[in-house]
Amino acid sequence: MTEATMSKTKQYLDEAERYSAHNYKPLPVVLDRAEGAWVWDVDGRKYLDMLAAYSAVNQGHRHPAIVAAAEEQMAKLTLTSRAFHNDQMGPFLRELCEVTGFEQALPMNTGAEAVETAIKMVRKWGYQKKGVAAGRAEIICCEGNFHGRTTTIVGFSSDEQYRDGFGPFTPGFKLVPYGDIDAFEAAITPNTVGFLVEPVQGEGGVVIPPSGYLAAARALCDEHRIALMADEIQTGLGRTGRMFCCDWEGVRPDVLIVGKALGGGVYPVSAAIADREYMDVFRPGDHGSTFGGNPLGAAVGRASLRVIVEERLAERSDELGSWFMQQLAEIDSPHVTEVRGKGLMIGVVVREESGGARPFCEALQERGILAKETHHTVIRFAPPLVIERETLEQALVSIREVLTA
Ligand code: IF1
Repeated sequence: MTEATMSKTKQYLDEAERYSAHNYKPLPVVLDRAEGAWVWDVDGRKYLDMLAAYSAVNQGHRHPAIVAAAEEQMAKLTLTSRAFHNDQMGPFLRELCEVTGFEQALPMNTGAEAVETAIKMVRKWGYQKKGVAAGRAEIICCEGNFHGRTTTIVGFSSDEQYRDGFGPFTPGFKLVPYGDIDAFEAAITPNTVGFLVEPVQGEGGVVIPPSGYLAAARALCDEHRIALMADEIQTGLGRTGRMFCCDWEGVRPDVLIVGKALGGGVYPVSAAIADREYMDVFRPGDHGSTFGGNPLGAAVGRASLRVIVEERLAERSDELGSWFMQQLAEIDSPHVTEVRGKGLMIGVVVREESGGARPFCEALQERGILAKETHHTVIRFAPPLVIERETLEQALVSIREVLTA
């Protein structure tokens, strides 16, 4: 980088340092343009985006069909509030229910809001339909979970940093080890109304549960009349090589929670999706949101879903992901202890002694690849699902260099 462009990046870094709360530690790169799997920084350097905004950009940055849908809707109507109907929400929710195979959806904006919606719905279902005593509903969650950042949600996080200083927390949640079906069964009581689980733990470090875990949880939820709540905000919409990660085991959850790529990287769109058995607990005025179901988000959601289906992004993720994981596993690296993942949701685990994942992410940045570490030792590779195979082949050259250094 020349002195001048160096100062351009540095100016932005200094400004953000000065005026933004320090609630993140981003890589020192300042982006100002993106297209497909590629992003550019303010001094014109091009990077391959191997994070895809934590799977919110499965369709690639600024997918033309999604941007066009947003622009077209922008020219007509963007926000009505739910005090009135609009001509986009109904069609969006119908298409969402058709793709997911459920009867109804409740549209929200962020993933955390959809998770909170699911929690409220399942608690109320427990009281009204399962007969749990008022205020006694219990929801079982997993250690290593990530479901969002509200005080209720971090209250059942097992990560001390996500909780520190934010109490007191919401009662009624129990943690069990992820992937341990016996521990789940042992935690069930007559007051258990839900089991909230990620089919693959993203933030937890791309942790894959033992095969059969979800199916066994499904069976126990049936036996004990517990709502299986699948948080597919990160694993859903093609990321793991199936439309939804639950599809790998043929498991149909009772509540499906989606977000991120539902908005195609253009607009926040999320939803809690379920049959009327659960959805009917909501009466007018029970729950809502200023922007939930707004026409702009609904139009973007329709285009985002259409791209995933029409461009067969789940199949691409499956094919490219298994090939890419194989290539990564064949790298003879003294630093790597494990390569794991499903589809294009991949984690490369490096030794603590090698300094954890961050130095490798910084070395990859030098070579024009943006990846993010998670839980200190895992390099996460989760590119947009539209990425070309030859792009991954090129990336492997740099990844090999970095991992064998
Ligand atoms: C951050 C993590 C990923 C999610 C799952 C719900 C949500 C998320 C499975 C909440 C959001 C984001 C949040 C973002 C970074 C990123 C993240 F590192 F935080 F955990 F992806 F792994 N369920 N994940 O992954 O959705 O409210 O954010 O729309 O908070 O730093 P949201």
